[in-house]
Amino acid sequence: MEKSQTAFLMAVVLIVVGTACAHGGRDAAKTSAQTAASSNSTSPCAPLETRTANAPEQKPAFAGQTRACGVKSDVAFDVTVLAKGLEHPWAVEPLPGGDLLITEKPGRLRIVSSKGEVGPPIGGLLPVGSGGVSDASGQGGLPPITARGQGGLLDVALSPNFSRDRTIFWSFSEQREGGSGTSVARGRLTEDRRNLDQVRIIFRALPTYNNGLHFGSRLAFGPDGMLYITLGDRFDKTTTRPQAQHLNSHLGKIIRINADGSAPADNPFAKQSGALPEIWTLGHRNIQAAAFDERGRLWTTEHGAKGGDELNLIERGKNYGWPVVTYGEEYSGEAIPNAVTEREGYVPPVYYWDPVIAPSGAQFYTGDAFPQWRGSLFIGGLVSTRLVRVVVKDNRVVGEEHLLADRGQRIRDVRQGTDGALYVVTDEADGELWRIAPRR
Ligand SMILES: [Ca+2]
Ligand SMILES: [Ca+2]
Repeated sequence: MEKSQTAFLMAVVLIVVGTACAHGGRDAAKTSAQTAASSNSTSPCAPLETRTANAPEQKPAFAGQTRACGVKSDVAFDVTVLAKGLEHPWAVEPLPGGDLLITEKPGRLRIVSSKGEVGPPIGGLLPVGSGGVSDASGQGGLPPITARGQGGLLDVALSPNFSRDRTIFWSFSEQREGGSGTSVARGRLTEDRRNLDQVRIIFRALPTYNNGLHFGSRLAFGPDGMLYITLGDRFDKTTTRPQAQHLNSHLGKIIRINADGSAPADNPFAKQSGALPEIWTLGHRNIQAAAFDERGRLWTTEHGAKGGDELNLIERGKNYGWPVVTYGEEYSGEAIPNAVTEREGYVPPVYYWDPVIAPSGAQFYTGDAFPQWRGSLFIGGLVSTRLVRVVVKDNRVVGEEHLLADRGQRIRDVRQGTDGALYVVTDEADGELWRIAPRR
């Protein structure tokens, strides 16, 4: 407490001087200045977010946990609209060679070429089902997708051995007896790239619940070869939300499985009686972004309650707090029942946004096309209709920049292509695929 007060006073002094960060102590300010300099910034260091917080009485656990310094990269780029007419695209996944896999939420998977030619829906994916199920998908023998609410065909990821095994993994909300749930399937892209074969479901989040909310779900392979799946709490305040803290439920968890769906023996709760062996971490609300950094560490963003969006650094077996330790408030403006913002044994977010950005999709930039952006984490913003760039240093956010806000589109996913460009899809009925490349 004393330390943060000192930091605050220091910040006030620095604002008066007009040279440093408003939400850091001396060290944070210095770091930010260096970061800004390395990004060729010309703007003064002041927090990017200046709107009133939804929960202004809540205080960060450490300096720089929210409202980081605004930074401005002196980067000249062009945005090319590669494709239009995509219906609520949810994922863009670069293929070797430059083409891109795209999912559309109602149940279509397509390849868009590097030149922007939109291919037909790939067959064999997800069959047409009955009862509230999209008729947009192809044929096959699996339980159907349900495209209700936030559900549908969600993320897609390539096998780490894709060039050899042509295998892809996708997440979707599965129509089941009594409701729906997030499931993950795998299949092999045929040589002509028109169909998937050897398709099977390898993971089903349980329990099933009957609504169309908080399915998660990003898929990311770690350097350990394991598939990480991020899940949501299915929203219901009394029925499903508390399960984010329960080890006998997949809801509100990050899952770690082998590529065949089995649970690795070294998972943190694999040997614990009554716990589901696939669980890696717990206490999450609704995670729609997952990215590994260059050191092989997993970072996620999750949709918080009002004023509680988070960036987290994920560590094996840890508890990330929802819904008992969290920032933000209910959508109604009421406090989240019995919640506190900090408690020993619960991992605080590396960073939080109040007001929220509604984060979906994330990518650490590692390419050569934009040297100034190397190491930055790019995050899609839905409600905020922008691409968020955060500068991460020593496990802290030391700078934030918002890009592409002028386009006014909900950004659902961002990925780095094989050419070093960034690829973005927008969550619109007439959704777009953008390529962000150095200005010619
Ligand atoms: Ca993906
Ligand atoms: Ca949390």
